[in-house]
Amino acid sequence: MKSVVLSAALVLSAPAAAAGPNLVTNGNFSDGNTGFTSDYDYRAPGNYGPALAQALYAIDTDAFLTHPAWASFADNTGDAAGLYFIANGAGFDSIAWAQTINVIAGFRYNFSAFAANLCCNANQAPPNFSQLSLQADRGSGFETIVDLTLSEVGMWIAISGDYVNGQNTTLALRIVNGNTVAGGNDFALDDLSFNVVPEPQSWTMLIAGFGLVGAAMRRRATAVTA
Ligand SMILES: [Ca+2]
Ligand SMILES: [Ca+2]
Repeated sequence: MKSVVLSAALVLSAPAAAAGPNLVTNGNFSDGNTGFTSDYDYRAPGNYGPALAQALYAIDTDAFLTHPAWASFADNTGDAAGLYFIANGAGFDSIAWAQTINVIAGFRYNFSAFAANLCCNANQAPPNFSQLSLQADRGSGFETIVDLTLSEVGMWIAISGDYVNGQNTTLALRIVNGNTVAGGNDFALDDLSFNVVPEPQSWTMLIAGFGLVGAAMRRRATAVTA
């Protein structure tokens, strides 16, 4: 009887349009330098030297605090910590951010982020662009979900693309720097998100899965009481 109530509650709570919970840990960087890996080396606040050098990253509240040539702007999240990811893009193909998450086989997901081009502020020339690629690996090598070229300086731009998981229960995510001209290929990231896309078939599968569990529990309960 309990399992029947559980199934009914899931049907009632299945949202019609809202995305699933964000599966990225520390996607808004409010917890600082934790939850992800990077090809770049980290520098803590106060350890930037005269400027954050090539292939280094920081987690701070304003890119201008880390490099005098970069734009000054606040984080995209607007939370109390106000932190975001700030990278001096390297002169080689490199992974800026990577994280492995748990997923459900066969589901469609959406990978999204906000990114900003950092170089250069009004006192510095010439500007350069940033090229970023959001990628995922469901077991057969990394595939590009979406590419983005950033030319405006100091402005958060949304990146978003869908990805259908295979039969994996874990998925490797990464954001790759695609502009290898090191001078000015610098960028910021904030509010990384990976969510289930609320397709009707996804919810149907989820609810059907719980229904099967419920049916199994009912059969077991019947066997015990018989
Ligand atoms: Ca943030
Ligand atoms: Ca650079």
